[in-house]
Amino acid sequence: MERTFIMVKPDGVQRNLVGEIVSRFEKKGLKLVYAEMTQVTEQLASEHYAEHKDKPFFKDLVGFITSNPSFAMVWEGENAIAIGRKMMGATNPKDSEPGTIRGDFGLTVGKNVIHGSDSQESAEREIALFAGGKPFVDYEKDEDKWIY
Ligand code: DAT
Ligand code: MG
Repeated sequence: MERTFIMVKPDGVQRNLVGEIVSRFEKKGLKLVYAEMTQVTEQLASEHYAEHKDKPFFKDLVGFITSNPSFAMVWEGENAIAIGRKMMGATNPKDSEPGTIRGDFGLTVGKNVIHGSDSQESAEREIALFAGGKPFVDYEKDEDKWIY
């Protein structure tokens, strides 16, 4: 089963969107296997966003993501990575469709509420970075027989 790394960013936590976002992923049929309220360090932020290190917004991005706690999660399910990206919506909320998380709750690209892995490779990398060595919960959900 595919796993994706999803994180409610500090703006989403401060704006009380954790419950709403968890609820959307639950209702979609994905399974939560890891969750942690976490203060992202500068070191972790720099590694997580390494692909953007030469971009003009990198310093602000790291400053923002380390400014307050985030809510990190791993969700499991068929096509979890692509589905997570669809549920988040486009990076810039001005382009995100209504009905997506960024489309419904974001206004600016700098504070776009949520992070989600964009490929198998980044999912594996991000899960190892944020949840490596942490206990994952392995369990069955009876409702899965109504989803799969
Ligand atoms: P995503 O978060 O959709 O995967 P990304 O990986 O391209 O998008 O960028 C990571 C984050 O960096 C993004 O969520 C918000 C910020 N960002 C991206 N492009 C930006 C820009 N042009 N100006 C300011 N911040 C930007
Ligand atoms: Mg990205």
